[in-house]
Amino acid sequence: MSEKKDDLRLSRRDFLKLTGGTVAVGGAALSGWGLTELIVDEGPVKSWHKSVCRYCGTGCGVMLGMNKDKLVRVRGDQEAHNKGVICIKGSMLDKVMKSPERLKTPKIKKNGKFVEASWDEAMSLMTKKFKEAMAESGPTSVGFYGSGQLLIEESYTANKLFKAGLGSNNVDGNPRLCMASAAVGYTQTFGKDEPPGAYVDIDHAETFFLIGSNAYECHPPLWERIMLRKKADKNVKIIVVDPRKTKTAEHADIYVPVLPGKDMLLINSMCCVIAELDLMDMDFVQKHVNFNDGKNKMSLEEYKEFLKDYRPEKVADELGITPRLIREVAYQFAASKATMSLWTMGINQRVQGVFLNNTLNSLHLITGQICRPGATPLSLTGQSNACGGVRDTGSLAHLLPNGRLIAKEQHRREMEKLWKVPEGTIAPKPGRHALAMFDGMVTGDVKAALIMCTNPAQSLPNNRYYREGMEKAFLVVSEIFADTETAKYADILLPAALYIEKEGVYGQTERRYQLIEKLREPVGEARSDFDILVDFANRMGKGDLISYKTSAECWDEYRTISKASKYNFYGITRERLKKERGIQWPCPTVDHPGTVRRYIPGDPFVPQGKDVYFYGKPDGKAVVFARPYKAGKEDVSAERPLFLTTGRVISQWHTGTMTFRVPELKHSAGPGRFVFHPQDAGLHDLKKGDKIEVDSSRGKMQGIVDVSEHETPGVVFAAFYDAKFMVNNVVSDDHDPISKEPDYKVTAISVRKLS
Ligand SMILES: Nc1nc2c(c(=O)[nH]1)N[C@H]1C(S)=C(S)[C@@H](COP(=O)(O)OP(=O)(O)OC[C@H]3O[C@@H](n4cnc5c(=O)[nH]c(N)nc54)[C@H](O)[C@@H]3O)O[C@H]1N2
Ligand SMILES: Nc1nc2c(c(=O)[nH]1)N[C@H]1C(S)=C(S)[C@@H](COP(=O)(O)OP(=O)(O)OC[C@H]3O[C@@H](n4cnc5c(=O)[nH]c(N)nc54)[C@H](O)[C@@H]3O)O[C@H]1N2
Ligand code: SF4
Ligand SMILES: [Mo]
Repeated sequence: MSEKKDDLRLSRRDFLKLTGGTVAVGGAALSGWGLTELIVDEGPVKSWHKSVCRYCGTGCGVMLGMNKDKLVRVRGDQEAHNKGVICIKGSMLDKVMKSPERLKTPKIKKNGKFVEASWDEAMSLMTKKFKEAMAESGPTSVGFYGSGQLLIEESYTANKLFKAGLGSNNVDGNPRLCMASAAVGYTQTFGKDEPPGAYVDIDHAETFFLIGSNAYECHPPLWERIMLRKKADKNVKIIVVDPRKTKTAEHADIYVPVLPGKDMLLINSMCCVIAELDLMDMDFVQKHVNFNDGKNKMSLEEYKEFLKDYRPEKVADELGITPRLIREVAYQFAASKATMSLWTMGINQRVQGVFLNNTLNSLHLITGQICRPGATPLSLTGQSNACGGVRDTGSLAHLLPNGRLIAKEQHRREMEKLWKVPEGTIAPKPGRHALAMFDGMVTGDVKAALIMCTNPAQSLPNNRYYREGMEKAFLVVSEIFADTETAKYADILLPAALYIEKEGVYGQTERRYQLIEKLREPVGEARSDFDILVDFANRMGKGDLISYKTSAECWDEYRTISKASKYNFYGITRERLKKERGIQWPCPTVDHPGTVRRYIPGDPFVPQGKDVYFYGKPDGKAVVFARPYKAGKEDVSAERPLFLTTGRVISQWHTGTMTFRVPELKHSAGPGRFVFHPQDAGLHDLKKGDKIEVDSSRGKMQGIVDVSEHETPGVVFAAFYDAKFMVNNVVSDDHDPISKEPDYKVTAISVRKLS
């Protein structure tokens, strides 16, 4: 149980010993998993190229060391926002690229077995099947399930092709499992998606409020930046709200160990304390805020009345903490010179995900902890391109580009004009969100789908159910490996180009768009997802609609379209992206420097003379919502006395298709397993290595036990990177009714020891 023996918590030093490499940590004294370079001798570097890491939403700038067409070194880019700091996943990207197991040719399933096929055969069959489905059952019988790891040009093209070309709004993707609650939360509060602030606010904050984020393992360079800030100023305080005592939580000045699924009680209680102690910023509130009960405007007095149900003494027991702790956190949040909130899946992946996002934004609005350096609500993004690629391009079932909604006629008309298609082309009914898309396959309503750059057979909750659908529907899967769980269900497998085998733009957390340039040819016959989509469009007779041929031409089209919106990034040209370390939108003209903070002077959409203006709302005021707490269906009981919560570990990326293949990263993580607090292990007579059966409302599965003091009594943790340990078989698919984002964080379970 000591830290050393606990694989999940392997230290950076142990890890480096494992790789046999040396590590450069640069000038900065890095204290977590950050590093600037992992040097494993793979031959000399002939040329260095600026790029962006392909994995996570931190969006680290990297320098890629190439030896002809071989990637031999990855180094953090000193000139980028991450100031040279990266993490171990990014530093080992070259190993994934050159894996001998890469998928190199198209394959078609015949009598249950994959046989190699030519591109023409594969694409012809795909076209035939899509046309058949549409002819028999209409356009909504086909769909596209994409990814926050596709390039902007790829998601934009798929979205345009399906919604304006094929007449199907069934365009969704894994950001639904990840960012949907944050996107809806921002939109409801400010009238526009994407954060008001930026990473640079970390350098100015005095209080960090991390809730439902394990930044130490999931956003290591940002965590290092927080630690640097703390070193620079002794007044800096870190508050961490998390049921598990993660490495992030261990570094907290104030650790708030709430029980899973109860955060609404905490945030409302903090608002209540702030109101009672007159810690509201009344000047800010009067000028810039409206109150709303979800249906109608309400007065400040009515809002305060609503909060009275959440007095610390009333909610503390249910939260599993003391009233005093709630008061302490509320005071620190409001009274600090500048408070920055950072949150990720512990908040988004919840049945009250949207409400939680609303109320986090509200905390900032009522205290005036917003629109100043260091004071801002910053939702951390999961994937490298969930923001730019999927949220901004509107590649979700209910959206159209740049913040437009399918359900709004005016927005459809605008997009039809911009895309030069006849009025009425875009269907008025939103399409199927992720779970509904796969549910539609189960019921037979969705007959053919293209799945790109995502592995839903492993990542969807209540997985066995949705796999039934994958079995039934005609699936085309574009992948870099043939052995993923989803690839098994494919009828056609298309080999995809990876990372620097293609070019395009990524947009991450702080509205920053960055370019990945092509540095080598794809392996075998692999093609970029962009090329696959353009080819498919042509074969479907939509060559006029998708008339651009290159990623750069697509970018120019999209950039021009953005002019008609408050996401305007017309000034972010390909030429600028080649030179600059990313640019933050809005950026209306080529000589505009980009916008670091929105809704204040410097943002091109803020009218002259206004110090703060929330232009997403008709009256320029943001909305503080009174959102009641509601208990989820998944709660502990005598029958299922433990909470299962799922998430990530530093060395593994999601379903492990890439990182579990790299021996050093695989060894570092170890096999997938259920991790118990020693107290629960004792109660259930379990020790490390025991085999158990876990039972939830969605089914049963077997797995091995691990024990760690970093877990919390009553809560069992599991990560989802190991396909042989399919934890999503038992994770509930209950989801937020508004964002439709599943709650991967709270499932009630019972455990039984197997002899
Ligand atoms: N190493 C690594 N980094 C990654 C990724 C990866 O796969 N591996 N993936 C990227 C992606 S796509 C994402 S979405 C992000 C995710 O980044 P994070 O959200 O930071 O990671 P998770 O492990 O999913 O969950 C975060 C924390 O939520 C806590 N939590 C669980 N239930 C509750 C609750 O009820 N309340 C609160 N307050 N907290 C709760 C968990 O204990 C956990 O520590 O990471 C990104 N970065
Ligand atoms: N239990 C549990 N489940 C979860 C979560 C959780 O916290 N707990 N989190 C959810 C979240 S936040 C997320 S974001 C999802 C992620 O879930 P997924 O998107 O399903 O997971 P990835 O492993 O990122 O899948 C990416 C796939 O694309 C392939 N690939 C890589 N590069 C390319 C490329 O350039 N082109 C193509 N065509 N393919 C490529 C990879 O081999 C891999 O199979 O998981 C969700 N599932
Ligand atoms: S923090 Fe994210 S973007 Fe940065 S190197 Fe690691 S995986 Fe890549
Ligand atoms: Mo994610």
